[in-house]
Amino acid sequence: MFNKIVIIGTGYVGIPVAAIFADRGFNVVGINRTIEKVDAINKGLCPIEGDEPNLAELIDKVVKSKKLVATTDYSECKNADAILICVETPFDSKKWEPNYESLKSALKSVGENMSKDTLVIVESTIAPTTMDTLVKPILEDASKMEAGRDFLLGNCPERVMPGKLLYNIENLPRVCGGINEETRTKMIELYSPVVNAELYPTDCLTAEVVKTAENAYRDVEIAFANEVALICEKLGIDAYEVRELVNKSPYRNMHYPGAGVGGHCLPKDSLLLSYGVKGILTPKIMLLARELNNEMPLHTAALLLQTFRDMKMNLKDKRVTVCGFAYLENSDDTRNTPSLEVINELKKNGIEVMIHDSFVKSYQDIDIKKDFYKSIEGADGLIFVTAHNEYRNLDIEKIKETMRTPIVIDGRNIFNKEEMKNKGFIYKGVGKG
Ligand code: SAJ
Repeated sequence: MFNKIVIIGTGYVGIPVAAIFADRGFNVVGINRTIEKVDAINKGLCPIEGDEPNLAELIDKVVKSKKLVATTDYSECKNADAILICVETPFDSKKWEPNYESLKSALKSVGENMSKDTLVIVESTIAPTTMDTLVKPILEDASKMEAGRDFLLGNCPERVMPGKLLYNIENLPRVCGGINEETRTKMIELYSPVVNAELYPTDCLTAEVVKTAENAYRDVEIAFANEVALICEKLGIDAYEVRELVNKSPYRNMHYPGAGVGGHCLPKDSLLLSYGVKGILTPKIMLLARELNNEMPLHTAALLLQTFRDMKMNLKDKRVTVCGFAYLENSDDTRNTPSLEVINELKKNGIEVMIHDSFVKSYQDIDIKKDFYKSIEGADGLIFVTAHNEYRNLDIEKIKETMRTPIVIDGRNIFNKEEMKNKGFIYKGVGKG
């Protein structure tokens, strides 16, 4: 029987999990190392940005009913029936290894404070073999207990998506990787009240591979679409028309080409999967796909730079507006955003860059404009990197009057090529041959 649940890490993964378990009547404690986030939650406020349906209301409700409390104090792990670890696990592509600092620190603190018979579950995305080679040893050393005997240990990879945090937790099936049969049974008992979808019991290693493979798979699908787009550009045809017709064929599901692949999952999960077999096997397709997807922002910037060169325009005094800074349409999430690569490539070529995004409030010291037409005043080029809905309803005539040189680079198939050319624009785009 579960009563007290502790969630380690109250970010994009942890806070919706904490709110949902609290709403189902469990007594939930959210532990975060950032006092600002702890204070925000205890005031009933949502500590993360973005348009997350019902999340803010749910947090307010469960904090008011005292079903959810936040703290920085790990001693709350004592007498917890279940502890869910939801900390960040970024991949350091320079060192070519996961950065497990947050995970290791959380595991040590949990191990030092947890009681016997607690069910510990890692929801963070981790490379295959991490449960066995890192998670289990740290917990056993810190707790002086044995996993599987004195406490239960499992891996239930998160399947969240910005904009659908609550929806995905309640409606997507989950893989319950447990260290033994008893753990798998307990994991299913724990998640059943909150997950209205299938819960699939398996072992920890399988769960680790499933999570990283499901995202590596999507990354490869997108890379395929991007490669077809590059071919279509060379052949002078529309990749999006090709995609539509390919998908008329049964069992095809060609994805959308675009200006790049951002987010907190796809850019890293194939690297985590590869890391899991480091020294044993070097994957080919998924690493090539990663390389190709990483080139798309540079390719998008190159479409504009080449246009300036073709028009014999000096790059030095050019102004360009990058439209869209979030990595995903109609979101404010900027993690691993392709826009940053596009901006850096333009700046490297001496171009003055303006940025527009109605969703993203701020990003380091970058000035992000909110008024679209103001942001394109005097621009010699626009690059659309994120397909925010507002870009599909712009006044094309007004754009032309407001820019200095009517050049539009379309990274997300937002515009119609013929219409743009008829209105006097020089129009290029990813996959728009
Ligand atoms: N993208 C393309 N072409 C596509 C689809 C996406 O270029 O056809 C780009 C997007 O613009 C974005 C990036 O890829 O920059 C990632 O987009 P995404 O739709 O995959 O969104 P994410 O990153 O939030 O992916 C998450 C993943 N979920 C988890 O890791 C739990 C992914 O597995 C899901 O498929 C996705 O959400 C979803 O669609 O729910």
